[in-house]
Amino acid sequence: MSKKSNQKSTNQAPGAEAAVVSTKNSVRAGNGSAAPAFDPNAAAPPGAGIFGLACERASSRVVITPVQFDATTSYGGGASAGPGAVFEASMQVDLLDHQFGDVWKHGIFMAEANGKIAKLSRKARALAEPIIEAGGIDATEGKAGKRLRKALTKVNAASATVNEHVYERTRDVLKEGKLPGLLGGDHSTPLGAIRACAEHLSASKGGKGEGLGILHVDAHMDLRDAFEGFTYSHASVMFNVLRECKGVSKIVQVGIRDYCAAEKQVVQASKGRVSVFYDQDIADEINGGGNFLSIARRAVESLPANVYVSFDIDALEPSLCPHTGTPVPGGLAFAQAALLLKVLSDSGRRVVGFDLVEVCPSPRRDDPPIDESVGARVLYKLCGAACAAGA
Ligand SMILES: [Mn+2]
Repeated sequence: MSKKSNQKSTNQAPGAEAAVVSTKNSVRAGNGSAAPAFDPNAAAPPGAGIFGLACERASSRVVITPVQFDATTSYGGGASAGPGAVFEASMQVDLLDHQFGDVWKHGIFMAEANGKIAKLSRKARALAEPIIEAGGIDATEGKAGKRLRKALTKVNAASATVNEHVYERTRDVLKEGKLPGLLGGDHSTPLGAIRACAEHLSASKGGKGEGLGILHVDAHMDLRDAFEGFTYSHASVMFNVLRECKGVSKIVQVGIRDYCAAEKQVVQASKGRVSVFYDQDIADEINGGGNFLSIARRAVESLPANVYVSFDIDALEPSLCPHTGTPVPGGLAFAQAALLLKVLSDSGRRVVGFDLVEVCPSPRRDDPPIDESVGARVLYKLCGAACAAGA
């Protein structure tokens, strides 16, 4: 039985605002003698922060920004409930990581979710649904088409607001000298974070050289130009990165197994700015006597010295993320994803920031909490890899 199995989790419902409260037994910088020490072996106390920790922002190495937004997911929605569900599931994560050790000692803090973003998501989603049902904006003409185009303008404006919000939040974290993590939300949400990281890197000493690389772990390329008309669609995030983030010199995609011809063309036209490690090729290589370690090394070696990790949970086998918006057969085993992160952190590269997106809890409360449990563990490993990298 897990040491935490009898523990009461927070009273937060999935999707609820992830208010993070510091607890009485917090280990405060310079104030440690006044409070009992944090016990990493104990169950998470009620009211604890993410992973049951009692970290404060000021003394944390990682600051996670939750973004409850999923207006444009075309198939299954629910990613806006991701941050609340992952927060709750994180209480059950054991703090000694097999690969990265005592990750918690670096300090991990999750900021409060902005309620306005969750509200905006619901509004934008209601506007987006008839467009998605119509198969995109191009398919409808006449009066109905006009109505849809008006709705589209509003959805695009909502996405732009989210991008700005995420950009500002991430820039603040970077200014504090900390590692920004983003917890989505759908895959449209990290655009502002990637832009902030790329700008921060090019403004920093020695950062002007190679530019920022992105390790993009996903079943999808997300290289569509305004999917269904949505400029900032979840399926367009890397297209938008290529267009809007000049400081990003390289995107390395791992786990890709669902893409269209136009996306493949974007890869080809990128002249090496985008490299793809297809899921089928990975499986074929392993089945032919190869191994994932060497594939992971090749993927990491094609990245520059500074890396942002964008992790879409649907990169994993669908059994690990059954409720994600667009599950696809195949995919990475959990241990392969973990190894990829370990290879990255061992490579001497620096992780500038990261995100975890498209985690969707089951809408049925009786279902086992697979999606969010896996998500919380991926998040802990992302924190571990980021803190260990370049250290
Ligand atoms: Mn994605």
